[in-house]
Parts: sequence; C-alpha cells; structure tokens
Amino acid sequence: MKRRLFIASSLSALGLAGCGQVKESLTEGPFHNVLYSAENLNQAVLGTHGLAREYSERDVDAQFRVNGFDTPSDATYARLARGGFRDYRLAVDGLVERPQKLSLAELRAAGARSQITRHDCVEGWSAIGKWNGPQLATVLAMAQPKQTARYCVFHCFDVDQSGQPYYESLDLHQAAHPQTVLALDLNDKPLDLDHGAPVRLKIPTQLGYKSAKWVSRIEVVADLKPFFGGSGGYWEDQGYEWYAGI
Ligand SMILES: Nc1nc2c(c(=O)[nH]1)N[C@H]1C(S)=C(S)[C@@H](COP(=O)(O)O)O[C@H]1N2
Ligand SMILES: [Mo]
Repeated sequence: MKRRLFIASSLSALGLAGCGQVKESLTEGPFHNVLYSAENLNQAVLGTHGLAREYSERDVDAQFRVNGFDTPSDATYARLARGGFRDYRLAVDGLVERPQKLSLAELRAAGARSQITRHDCVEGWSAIGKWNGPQLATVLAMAQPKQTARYCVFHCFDVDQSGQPYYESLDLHQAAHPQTVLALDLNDKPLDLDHGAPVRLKIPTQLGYKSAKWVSRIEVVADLKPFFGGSGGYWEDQGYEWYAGI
C-alpha cells in the first residue's frame, strides 16, 4: 500500500494524476491496454494481471471485521433474506447479448475459485479470509458483453444515511482477472448478512471498498459518467481513486 501511494504521489508530482478524465480516454476495445492516463499508467506499473498473494488455511483470521454501511434495511432485501435468498436473482444486463437472472444455484454451478487473500481497507485494517465463488469473468461470459461494453457497474442493496446507494465498477480487464470473484462463501460458510449476503464482489488486487457487498445487479456499460456522481463508485464520487490497486 505504501508503494502504491508512493507511485500515486509521484504521478501527481508529474502532473499525471486525476481519475476523472480517465473514463473518456478508454475508447479502445476492452482488451486493449491503453496508456492514455495516469490511472492506466498506475495499472501498468503495478500490473493488472499480477496475482494477489494467496495464503494458507492457517493464516485465516478468526474474526473478519465488518465494515461500511449497515446491512440493507429495504423491504426487498429483507424479504429475500427471510426466504434464505431462494428468490434472489442476480441480474446481469446492460450491453450484453444475453441478459441473465441468476439464482444462487446457478451461480454455484458457474464454478468456484477459492482463494485465501488479504483484504485491505483504506481505514487501515486488514484481514485474511477464504473466499469462494465463481469468477466474475465466467458470469459475464454467460451474458456475452457486446463490442461496445467497457465496464461493469455493481448495484447494491444498501444506501447511506442520506439514501445514496452504494455502487462500484470495474473495467473489463479488472473483471477478467482470475482472482476477481463473485463471492458466495467466506471461510467455508455462506456469506452472513453483514459480510454482503448473498453475493458480493471480491477483488483482492484492489482496496476493500472496491469489493461491493449485497450486489443486486451487474450492469454492463460503455461509460461510467451517467451513474450517480460519475466517478464509478460511491467512494470514488467522494474523491477516492477508481483504480484502487494494492
Ligand atoms: N455495498 C457495500 N459494499 C461495501 C461497503 C459498503 O458500505 N457497502 N463497504 C466497503 C468497504 S470500505 C470495505 S473495507 C468492505 C468491508 O467488507 P466486510 O464488511 O466484509 O469486512 O466492503 C466494501 N464493500
Ligand atoms: Mo474499507
């Protein structure tokens, strides 16, 4: 994290920082690595395709802290939770050929990438946990993103005190990373409500706030500007980096 901050600050010293402009510059296909911006340069320096360290079972922390907004209080979420999420369907739609509405059984059938990784929160705590669930790439592939697709936006069930929804986004490179998963289990048990049940994003190559909990919908889009504050995530809209590589 220190190294990342160091690189980030050297980039700003060079006058390259600022993640606001980045989204416009990613005009090439999703699988092109364009170095038009500090954000992409940052990604290139640190490596989008490197793997986050994976730990062993004995490194798993007994307690995994809960952080962020309160567990969603809205009626839909409460009803789904009461039913053990049997009626939950993850929508995958937007710029896709085949919109999906996936049950938990279908998500489990999409394969599982187990990984024991460290979660780093910007607030200065970390925890090692074992996450299990299908790779995001597999689930996106089921929906078949169109040529114009650039990003996926994660819509969540929770809102802040003023009613603003939490949301996050990744570009399709980050989405295709082998350790980017839709986690269904933490430490061999289905996610509990506080850790984002029934489905959360887990992306161990980036800071904790990218790992959206309580995901209701994944929307595949060409541009992040139309969403909320336009910076690609709840915390990004308050000035945090969109690319939060560790
Ligand atoms: N929907 C949603 N996802 C979220 C948050 C949140 O408030 N709402 N907080 C983020 C932050 S800042 C962190 S550190 C992690 C915390 O995950 P945990 O509660 O499982 O430890 O979730 C992230 N994902
Ligand atoms: Mo966090």
